[in-house]
Amino acid sequence: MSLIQVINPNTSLAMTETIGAAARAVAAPGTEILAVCPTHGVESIEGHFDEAIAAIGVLEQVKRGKAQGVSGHIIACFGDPGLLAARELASGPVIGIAEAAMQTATLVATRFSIVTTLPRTLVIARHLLQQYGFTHHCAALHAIDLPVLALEDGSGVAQEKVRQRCMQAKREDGSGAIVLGCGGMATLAQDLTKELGIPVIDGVSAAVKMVESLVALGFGTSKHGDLDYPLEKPLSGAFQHLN
Ligand code: 5HY
Repeated sequence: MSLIQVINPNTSLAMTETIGAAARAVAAPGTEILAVCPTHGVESIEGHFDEAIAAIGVLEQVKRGKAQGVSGHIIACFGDPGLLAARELASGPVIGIAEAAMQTATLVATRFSIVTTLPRTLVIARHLLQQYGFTHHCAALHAIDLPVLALEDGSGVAQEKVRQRCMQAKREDGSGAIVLGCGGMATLAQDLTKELGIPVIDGVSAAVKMVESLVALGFGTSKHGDLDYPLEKPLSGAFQHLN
């Protein structure tokens, strides 16, 4: 049995449930999913400031997951906040949903589009495309211009806007695949894939299968070089619990 920790870096319990459901829907029979979120922090991540706050919560959860013996970690926010710091801390693999979704899209299409929430977060996705080397694979980025938590308000408005944007992307971008740019969109991928007839990729599901594969291959995060464990030094004040 392997235990995979899926971290929703925002503090929305509803979104944590959504993300956990998407992860469990694709988990292999021998995989247990532990969906968690920080007990304090920011309720939704919609910019650079929010990402910085969320990264600390990610590290706290990774530390907790290690103590619980998880075999791998997933950062279920499309900005992949704290990814490299989390990889330093972790022994097992750490996969961010943006990297997982983008990588998966490159395996099934030569070009993909991204559909996310607020326009101001598009630059974060662009930075990740550059960082991961996928810029030339991404045909276009779209924002539904609704806040992240609109996905959890029960009205269905955000979900319908995601659907419309995905249909527009398929029609106009020349993309063979679409990446959903928010952890809160995770449960939409399967139905949109069926309706649009092209891969609509959710990073949570993709990340679960990547962690399962890495664990099956016996690979954790490399501790040779820059992702070695953090250098021992006393952390003080509000960060003492991260020692
Ligand atoms: C996410 N924000 O996946 C990101 C991405 C976004 O709270 N969870 C968040 O901008 O929608």
